[in-house]
Amino acid sequence: MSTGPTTEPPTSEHPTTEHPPTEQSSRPVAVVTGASSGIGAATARRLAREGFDVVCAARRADRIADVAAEIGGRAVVLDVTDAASVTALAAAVASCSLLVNVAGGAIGAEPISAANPDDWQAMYDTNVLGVLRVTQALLPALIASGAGHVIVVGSTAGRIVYEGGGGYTAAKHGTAALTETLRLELNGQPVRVTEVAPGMVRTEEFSLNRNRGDAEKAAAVYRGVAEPLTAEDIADCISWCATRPPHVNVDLLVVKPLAQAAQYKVYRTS
Ligand code: 8X3
Repeated sequence: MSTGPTTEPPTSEHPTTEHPPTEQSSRPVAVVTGASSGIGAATARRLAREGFDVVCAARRADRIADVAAEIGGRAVVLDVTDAASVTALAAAVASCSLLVNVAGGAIGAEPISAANPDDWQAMYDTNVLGVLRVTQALLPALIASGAGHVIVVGSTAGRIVYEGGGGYTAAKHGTAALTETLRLELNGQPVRVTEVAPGMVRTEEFSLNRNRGDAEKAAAVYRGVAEPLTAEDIADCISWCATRPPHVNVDLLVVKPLAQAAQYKVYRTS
């Protein structure tokens, strides 16, 4: 795969969605972490439709194999908490012009008085250090592409705090700080840096993981909310950021459902 202009991200002015499979190697490469489900899988699907050659990276091999097969992409098993796994990802990706860091999530909803430090450590390891590891590993390729882009999926939890969310909000504030620092440090390099910060998004696993598998508690988060955001809504936002011309850097895109005016101000019908 060549670098330089041919790896520039597709734009709505120059869509690349019509490339036949034989031209696959000329498509810009996008790596998506957390691609096994939810926002990551939806992003992988959407970016493939936008003309990217998508590398689906996540821990669950069977799931990323399915997504990759569906979109004509590639699957690379990745644990963002494991340095050797991240090194192997970089070795498997010869060129890359877009990295979307989706891997992360929340564990537990206990108040600080009862929180388990192990949970906080695990959240920091995925949401902050995971982004650090993968971004570090792919940065040389992103710079070499001549038009690189790092997109980080943060959260409204990286902008505010709320009771029971101490570990997650601390981690997502870290995600936001990392992203903003990276943009400063890469100034002058051909790499854009974007944070997409979603509010209430209903996915199959986010709330379930936070509530330790309690389906009832997980569903209660969305009770009476007519239309929480979907993984596809966030994939749409990520895709929009990625397909702006290379000189247009969207720094931060905060996106919430219409019903969520603020973290605590959610319109519920029941
Ligand atoms: C998810 C948003 O409101 O659960 O990142 O913190 S929230």
